[in-house]
Amino acid sequence: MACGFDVITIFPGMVRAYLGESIIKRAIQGGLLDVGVHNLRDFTKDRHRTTDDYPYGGGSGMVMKVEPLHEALSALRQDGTPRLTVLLTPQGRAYTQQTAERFAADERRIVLICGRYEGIDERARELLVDEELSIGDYVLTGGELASLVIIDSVARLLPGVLGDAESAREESFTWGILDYPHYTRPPEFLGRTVPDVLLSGNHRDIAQWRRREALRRTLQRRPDLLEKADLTVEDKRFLRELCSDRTKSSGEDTDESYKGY
Ligand code: 6GU
Repeated sequence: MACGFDVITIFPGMVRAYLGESIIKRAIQGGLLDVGVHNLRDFTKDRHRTTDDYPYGGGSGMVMKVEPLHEALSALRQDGTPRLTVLLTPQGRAYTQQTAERFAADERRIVLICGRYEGIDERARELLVDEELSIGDYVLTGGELASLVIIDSVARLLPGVLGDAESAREESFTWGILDYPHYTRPPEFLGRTVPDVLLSGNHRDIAQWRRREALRRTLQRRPDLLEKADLTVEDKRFLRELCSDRTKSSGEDTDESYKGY
């Protein structure tokens, strides 16, 4: 029932550092999450424990060798546990909340290979890897942070990992839109007050205000999310209203960026 990962990296200390704090640490101690961190160098056979080499065909940068990865994965397979092998690389398909949900539901252990250097020998991809994932459109020095992003985002979906206070609220990203604004005490700070509705005690009004602010934000910051989001008739009506307000105030007849709502 516990969710399991194996991270293969040449910097095990980087990965262990994050796993040793806060919620993830507690999940591991509580037996809800298991993470094996494996040093790729332990699976090399030469005196210098080499994990990379020069690229055939020349050019700059180094390439991760296939043999140490093959050795590491063979060693993991010895216990007979079913595994899904994932390579972390900017060339991968985009990792999303949907992928996190899929991993949280997967019975298999998930092996995360942290790519380093300029790339990995193509034969390792072909022979050893089930899928390739990227965590966003920017380039990291290695897959270690990506492995932690994946473990963290999956762990918080596992039953019992988040305490009541942390998990009580279904964050709106689950519905495919951005979160609404939050406030806590004091009621006034540097002249900025908390919206009256949040102090009203009227739970229907509060829920409506939050939903609308979430939609407003999503329209402003991430209109791309609205295309795939789970929207009610009421949501769409509110978005159309927002769009027509914007069109009026900008003095244009049409507003191309908001068509369709
Ligand atoms: Cl998975 N690895 C690296 N090196 N850079 C990335 C990435 C992964 N995802 C986004 N950028």
